[in-house]
Amino acid sequence: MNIETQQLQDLNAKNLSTHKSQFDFLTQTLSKSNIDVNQVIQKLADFQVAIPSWALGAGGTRFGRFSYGGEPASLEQKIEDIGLIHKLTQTAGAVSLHIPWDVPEDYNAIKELAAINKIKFDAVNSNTFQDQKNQKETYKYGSLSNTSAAVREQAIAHNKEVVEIGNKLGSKSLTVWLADGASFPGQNNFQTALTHTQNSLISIYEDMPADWKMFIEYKPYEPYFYSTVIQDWGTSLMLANGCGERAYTLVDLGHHLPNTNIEQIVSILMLKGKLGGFHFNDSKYGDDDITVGSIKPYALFLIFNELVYGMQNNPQNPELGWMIDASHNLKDPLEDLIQSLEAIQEAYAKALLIDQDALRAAQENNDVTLCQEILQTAYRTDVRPLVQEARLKTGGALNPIAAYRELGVRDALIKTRGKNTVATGL
Ligand SMILES: [Mn+2]
Repeated sequence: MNIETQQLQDLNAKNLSTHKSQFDFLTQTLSKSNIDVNQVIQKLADFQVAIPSWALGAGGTRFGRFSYGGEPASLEQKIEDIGLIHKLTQTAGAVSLHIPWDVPEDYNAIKELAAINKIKFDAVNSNTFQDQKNQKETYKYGSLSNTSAAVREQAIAHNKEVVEIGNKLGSKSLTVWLADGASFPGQNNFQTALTHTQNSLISIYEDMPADWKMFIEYKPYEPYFYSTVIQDWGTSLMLANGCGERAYTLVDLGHHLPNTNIEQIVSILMLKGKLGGFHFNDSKYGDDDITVGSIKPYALFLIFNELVYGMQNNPQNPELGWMIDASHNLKDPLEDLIQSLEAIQEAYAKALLIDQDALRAAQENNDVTLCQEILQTAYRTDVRPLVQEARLKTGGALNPIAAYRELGVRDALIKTRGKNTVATGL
């Protein structure tokens, strides 16, 4: 399945005059507030989010999994799927691989395929939350934190191998999400588990190439229910500091207890130059991994406000690695990812419209009402014409979901791959 530029231009042509009038009206309105619309559009066009290789098939729950049809059965097909999303949105120019689910067989062929689809290799992800075939030691009671030195060594060696694989593809960062924890009080010695984890991470960190970064993800619970070794951003930051300069905290939106002020975490980490990676998703109750912006779009906007502030004011923080970390149980995974990318672009665009100088002045004057007015004026602006204009400029679709459906992408994928293929992953 290939989408030709001409096909998109033909589809865009149908809605072009409506878009132009909406865009012109919005540009005039924003220009009165001294907003440089071209600069906003350029930032939207530059913003690229990695798609994880495990999110392209139907996800499941511990109760069941319902296949979607036409799922990618190989790494090649996964990259082709991301190529389709990128062609439509011009926002998904990277893939984040999961090892061992996606070890390339032919590195040059994979690199070539990715280049044709304009896809870069973002952070690589290790997996010590499940046992693999022919694996000597088991991760049942943890990996990097395990009481057994042999298990820890095996988990460290796996992470080093992931870095090696990523390095051959041009990746520059390793994401470690540690499932280690305990389901029952008394099961783990907290101090021993954390000490083992720190030492294991240092061993991986010191083996990384000098231009690599390590992202340490945290999560309060799951798969274990009583405690998680890296439970929160403070623990992650502590471990990152213990490793060194190129180790950072990674924020996954779903990895917080309900009502956590995530925007404040983002802000403080950027102030300290320690926010390295970011995983987008949305949730109602826990780590639900549903479509970005589908439940709490205002929270997403407030988080983007801090990200934009940090990107403008915190040169001590590196460029972030952005990724969607979601699972698709009901919707077509590609449609779901397109909706997530749209929500990310909208939240980013709205955050870019915030009058930062006026907000700072209102904060200094303790004008609480005005602070809220400034934020909500930006939030209430319908920024879709800006996001569409950015896509139009870069050769994408004015309306990616409509184009995806009109081009019959899923039907074509089912036709070539079959109804019963199953993608590796969650
Ligand atoms: Mn994540």
